[in-house]
Amino acid sequence: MAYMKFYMTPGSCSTGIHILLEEIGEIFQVYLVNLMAGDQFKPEYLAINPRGSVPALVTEDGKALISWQSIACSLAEDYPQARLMPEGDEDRTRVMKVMDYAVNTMHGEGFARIFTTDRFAMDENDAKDELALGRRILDKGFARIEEVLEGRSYVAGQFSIADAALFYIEFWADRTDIPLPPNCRAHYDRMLQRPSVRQILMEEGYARVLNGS
Ligand SMILES: N[C@@H](CCC(=O)N[C@@H](CS)C(=O)NCC(=O)O)C(=O)O
Repeated sequence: MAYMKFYMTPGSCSTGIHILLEEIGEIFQVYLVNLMAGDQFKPEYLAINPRGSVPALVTEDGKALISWQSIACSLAEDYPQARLMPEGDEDRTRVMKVMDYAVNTMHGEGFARIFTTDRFAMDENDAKDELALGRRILDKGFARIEEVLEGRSYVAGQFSIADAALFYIEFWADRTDIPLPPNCRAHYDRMLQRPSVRQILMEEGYARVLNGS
């Protein structure tokens, strides 16, 4: 019997996909990719994911998925019983938009500038500007998400792939002392109560987050 193979790094964006896998409840095999040690650039990993990034997922039938969104959408489609995607057109569009904004804009343009400033900056002076720009993108981003979450427990009322994307962004904000506005904070706290989130945070070595530290 072949199981899904999940390539991940604790505390990275793969944490969001880890939540989705836990929500599905199927058995999967975990492969740790040590980003700090450069595992993502080793030929054996590049053979699976030529982009040299996590997450990656190899499905039971051998299909390699190598971006956050393709993995999330594929899991939602392959495991409908987990209800990772809402049913109505309007809600589905909302989920896709928020997921895209969290992964591409807030992570790709905001947090990426803060975590990997040297990939954006030409020199030291430029580094300060890139950091400030990253922070501006995030402040604007959380203000937009704040409106999206107004009057809602989850992005589309019920938990979906967009909430897992938002979670890892909120988790990073919390770890880097970027203030979360009230609706985002409430969403983050609500996510921290989900059994799937509690389970994967313990597995990834972040039990202290559950104890409020
Ligand atoms: N947009 C990408 C984001 C992936 C990404 O940036 N992953 C980071 C970890 S959060 C990574 O693997 N970085 C390693 C590197 O760039 O060397 C996706 O959809 O998967």
